[in-house]
Amino acid sequence: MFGLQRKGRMALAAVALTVGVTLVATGCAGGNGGDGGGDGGDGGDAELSITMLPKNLGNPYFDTSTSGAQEAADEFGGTLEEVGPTEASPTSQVSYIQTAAQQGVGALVVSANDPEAICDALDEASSAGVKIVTFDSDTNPDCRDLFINQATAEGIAKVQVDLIAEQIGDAGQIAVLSASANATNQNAWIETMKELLAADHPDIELVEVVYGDDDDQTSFDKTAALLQTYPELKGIISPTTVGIAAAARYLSTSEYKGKVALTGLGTPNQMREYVEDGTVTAFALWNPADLGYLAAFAAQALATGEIAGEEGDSFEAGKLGSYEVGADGVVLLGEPYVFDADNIGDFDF
Ligand code: RAM
Repeated sequence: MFGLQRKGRMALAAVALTVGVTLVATGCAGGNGGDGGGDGGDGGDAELSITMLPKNLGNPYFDTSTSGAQEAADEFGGTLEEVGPTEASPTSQVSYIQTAAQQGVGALVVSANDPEAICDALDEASSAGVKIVTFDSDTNPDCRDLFINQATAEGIAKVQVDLIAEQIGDAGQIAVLSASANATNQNAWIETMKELLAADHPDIELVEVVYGDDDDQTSFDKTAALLQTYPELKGIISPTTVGIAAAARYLSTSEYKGKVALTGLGTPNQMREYVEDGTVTAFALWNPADLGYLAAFAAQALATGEIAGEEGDSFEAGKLGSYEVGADGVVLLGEPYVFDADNIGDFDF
């Protein structure tokens, strides 16, 4: 079985209970932004204002990460505002970064749609004193202070390759339905998946990687096209919560249901009906609420001067405990977790 499968269950279950459905407040957290936020964030007692900038709005994964960040901000007495584009395209986040810099927020917490395209804007914000924390999808390391990584690329790639191999008997054609073509996180995972397939699964052939742009309809259409183009297709890996949910919806009412395997990274709430109806047997993820929570605490540690973001620095992240900054300013949340019919009922996010 998978070494990753049972780890962290307790922590995830505990968070599942506390996160629940409290995803409502994505706007201003009480304060009206006029509190000054702290010039450069070194004002000791000044309330930290955080701007949360996901890849795009309307994705339950990011709703959950924002709710975790809000919980953290409530705990340390900061304010949080979520802003973001409707499309997960390379430059769509630039104007939001510029606005946050003009507002003089203390920290920007961002999941990047492209490793380089937002760097100039981030550099300007940084020069204006804004602490820059990436989470979920990184920029090039010199464009930010810290990256809060959900799990290692190796761990995330391996769990998905292991799942598809098990689901298709370790042989046959597979395809990948990814997010946007420039997404740092998905691209890193896909590269590692290719290496693992080549090294350990000689009878699995990856025929194509297609991009649904983290848009539901595009992902749905790309799924249909894949099945038409490759009649021998045995499985699809979708390393995006938007993609896997759209692909599952397509498969669930098609002739391919139960015949073409689907796995990848999904949220339990979006995937539940497809696990229950037999379209999907198992998929993986981490807890997005924990990721947002940790990112907000990291932003606070930077803004208060508790850490500079150097390798070896450590900081406290509330209920999650103590974390250390690793090489290249990366802070690691944990490991991916596998969801299936036996455990999906334990989770609510
Ligand atoms: C989507 C986004 C996000 C990714 C998850 C797995 O929600 O692409 O960046 O981490 O899927």
